[in-house]
Amino acid sequence: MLKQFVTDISPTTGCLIKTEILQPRFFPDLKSQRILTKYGPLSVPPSGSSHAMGHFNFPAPAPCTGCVVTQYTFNIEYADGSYANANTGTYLHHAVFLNLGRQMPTCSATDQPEFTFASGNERTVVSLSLNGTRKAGYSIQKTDIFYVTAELMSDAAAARDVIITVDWEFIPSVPSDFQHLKPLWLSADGPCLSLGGEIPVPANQTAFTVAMDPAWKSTVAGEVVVAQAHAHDGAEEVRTLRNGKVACTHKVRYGEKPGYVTPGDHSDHGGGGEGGGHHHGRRSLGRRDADIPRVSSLSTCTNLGRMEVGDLWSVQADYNIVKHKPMGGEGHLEPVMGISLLYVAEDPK
Ligand SMILES: [Cu+2]
Repeated sequence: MLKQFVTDISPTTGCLIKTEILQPRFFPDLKSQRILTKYGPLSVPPSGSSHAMGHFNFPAPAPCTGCVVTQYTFNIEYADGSYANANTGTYLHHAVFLNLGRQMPTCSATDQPEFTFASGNERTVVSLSLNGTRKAGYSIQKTDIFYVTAELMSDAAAARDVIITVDWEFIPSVPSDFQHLKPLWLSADGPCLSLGGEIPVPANQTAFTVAMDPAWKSTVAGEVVVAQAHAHDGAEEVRTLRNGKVACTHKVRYGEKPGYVTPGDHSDHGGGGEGGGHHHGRRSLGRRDADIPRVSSLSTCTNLGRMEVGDLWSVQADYNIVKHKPMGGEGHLEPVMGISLLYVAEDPK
């Protein structure tokens, strides 16, 4: 696994180009801190090349060490600092912080690193401390080594420089009464992500469900504090299941803010199609394309109750790609995902 991340980027700083200080919101008595880290610039290819998807892997320093992360939020911006989203043709397809210092507990077959912090374009605010109401978070030790794997997508005609940002809030110590939350990654692609988490759209189907099957048989006992989800455009609902029963329904909402709408009449959308230049004339026959709402949020559940060793946990995602326009142009639909990322406070051993 490590091999695929070997790059010429500095292993100590990676793509980290800037850190800004922000005002912390939780646990002021514990001298909490909040920073915005910026990674880049990442050159996202123009629409029409490699399905307009930029793939990036780079080492990233931990936001803090000997600390507890209590909340995080991913975002993207352009190199000039301006907001980047669907309204200007750029998407945070997804970004994940992998921790090479810990193993993914849901995959026993290989030494997959833990998938620790993650987001898609929905940019969910992940509050591990439940907005400061619970003494919980992700504690980072010296042995934790982070890499970022990210996919950024563009429907612009030219390559664009994009910066991934993460807003981190943390306590700069590990208080003894704080619980470490273990991330557990459930994917419709199965526990070891044989397809890298991405599932091709089933042929000739417009409404379908992708499901993690078989479920993961838990090796962990504790309390499930947060369940966060990720899916692609076209998704209607993601469900986290415990022993076949719904433990969390993650509602997928579209276009709730102007940034999450692709404007119609794009001269360039649908690039990355089958490549035949002969298709191009057809598009300019005066058909006005409607605005396209994109996934703008997936709801999160908190305090889901217990997880016992031997419980079966899985995830399902319903898609309807007629109701919600999926990613990808004519002739090529982007694969879909169904992810539930649980954060579990393990019982003391
Ligand atoms: Cu994704």
